[in-house]
Amino acid sequence: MSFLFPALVDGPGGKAALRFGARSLTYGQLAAAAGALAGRVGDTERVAVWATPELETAVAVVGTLLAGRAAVPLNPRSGEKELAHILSDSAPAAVLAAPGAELPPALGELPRIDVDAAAVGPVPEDRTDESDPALVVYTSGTTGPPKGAVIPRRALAATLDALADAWQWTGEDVLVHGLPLFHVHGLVLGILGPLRRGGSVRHLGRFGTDGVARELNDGATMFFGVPTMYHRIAEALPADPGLAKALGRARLLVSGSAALPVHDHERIAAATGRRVVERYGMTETLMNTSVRVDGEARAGTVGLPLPGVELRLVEEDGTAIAAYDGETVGEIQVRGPNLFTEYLNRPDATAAAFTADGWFRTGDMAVREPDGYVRIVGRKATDLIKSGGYKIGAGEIENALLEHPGVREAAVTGEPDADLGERIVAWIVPAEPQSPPSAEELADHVAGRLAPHKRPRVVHYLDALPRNDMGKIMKRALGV
Ligand code: MCA
Ligand code: AMP
Repeated sequence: MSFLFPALVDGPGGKAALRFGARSLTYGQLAAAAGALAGRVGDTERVAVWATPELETAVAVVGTLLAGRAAVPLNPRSGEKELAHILSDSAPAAVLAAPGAELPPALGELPRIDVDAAAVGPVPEDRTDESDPALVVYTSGTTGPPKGAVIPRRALAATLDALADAWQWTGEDVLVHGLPLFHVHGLVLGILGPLRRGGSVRHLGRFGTDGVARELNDGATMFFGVPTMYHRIAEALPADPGLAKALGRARLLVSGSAALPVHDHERIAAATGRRVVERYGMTETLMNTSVRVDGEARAGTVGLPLPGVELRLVEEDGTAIAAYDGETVGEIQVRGPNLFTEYLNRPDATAAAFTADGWFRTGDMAVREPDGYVRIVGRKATDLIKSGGYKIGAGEIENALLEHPGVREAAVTGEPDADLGERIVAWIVPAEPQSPPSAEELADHVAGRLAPHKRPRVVHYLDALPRNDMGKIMKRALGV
């Protein structure tokens, strides 16, 4: 018996489990490959996984979990500084990668385990405890480098089973997605989700409306995406009746990781007859709320707390808000088996994230509608930017910009963007005003140090940053 993936042991071995492009594995093949890999992972605490959007990444994570160890998924586009931080913080014993994958020098010192998707080995006996770490996922805060959220096995099971209840998600479902595999959305919901249900997932390698339509026309029943993907779908629909027809066939279209704009929700509903279901989660909490398939998918809301999740709104001083009036705004706090355990090596940050009685402070601001639906209205910290569904801390980008010799001062803000939700804007005081670094040079600098999705899309040049009497940058005074 495998606690997380019963279908690997008990299910029909010939059934399709994973498909990435032309390559696929049945449950029997996946059990054999992941079982063999589990034997090679051995008795280590954690291993890193070079999380390219390939079959091997899924095998690597499942194999690590079967071994009872924790996987640290790495963004294969991570720049030097980001990668160095994650490696020194998480201290993995080895890196698991697809055989042909070229690894950067920062990973050169780690033992490499090539993942063989055709290997054959037994699924080891499950000797884990529910509280054992399953994943360490790095997530940005407002300042400093990303923190590693330690996600226990219990949380994976709790969140995926709660979603199964809300979405009537079964082994009959076939999911299509094109999300990255180094974050919760694409990895936990998108890969581990179907495998826990005994269903199938087809990964597109990279997102495109054509791929989504093709798979929905070929038996896929669900699609998961971030709002940027739905925006691109909404933009493509008027000229692509085939796309509308394909989406109309889906049993379930789910959006998450950021707010789905009402305009995109309504355009998709009008063209396809399907309302996108929104769910709300976080790396630290996995999924907290969702619109249910048997409920009403109202644009702009993220539905009800999932089974097992306690959710409350609180005032600034911590007082709970009882009103379901659609008006009183409070911070969302959650409690439940879906939560992470700690930030790795950061007891200070872990303690600050929880109240004395164990509620996790999400930093998201919301109201409750009269029927209990949660409507997210904003975030507490203006220094957290959501761009393309990725959470990005302003401080991390400011630090990277300040490491460029042509930058004397830097501030980073997010501004509304129809495609990305928010785009990253850098405000720079150049070291030499006559020859400032170009916007492209600064974008390349940040992409190379951190990751391409963290690069500024717009750069403004100033003589000085607006500061208050304490010398603190007044970001609200920065405006176009
Ligand atoms: C551009 N590129 C560069 C540079 N500029 N590379 C190096 N240096 C540069 N200066 C490259 C990029 O790497 C990419 O390469 C291409 O140019 C386009 O980049 P970009 O514009 O950033 O990407 P996009 O095509 O606009 O991508 C949109 C996207 C993506 C597909 C929606 O943002 C995405 O996958 N988002 C998903 C985020 C996600 O999964 N979040 C979940 C977090 P190439 O063209 O080769 O690709 S988990 C979470 O939030 C919680 C738990 C939850 O609730 O889910
Ligand atoms: P991350 O730290 O990358 O896991 O991102 C988590 C954050 O994404 C949450 O704290 C929210 O701010 C945001 N988020 C996730 N899902 C939704 C949603 N459906 N609507 C609005 N915001 C969301």
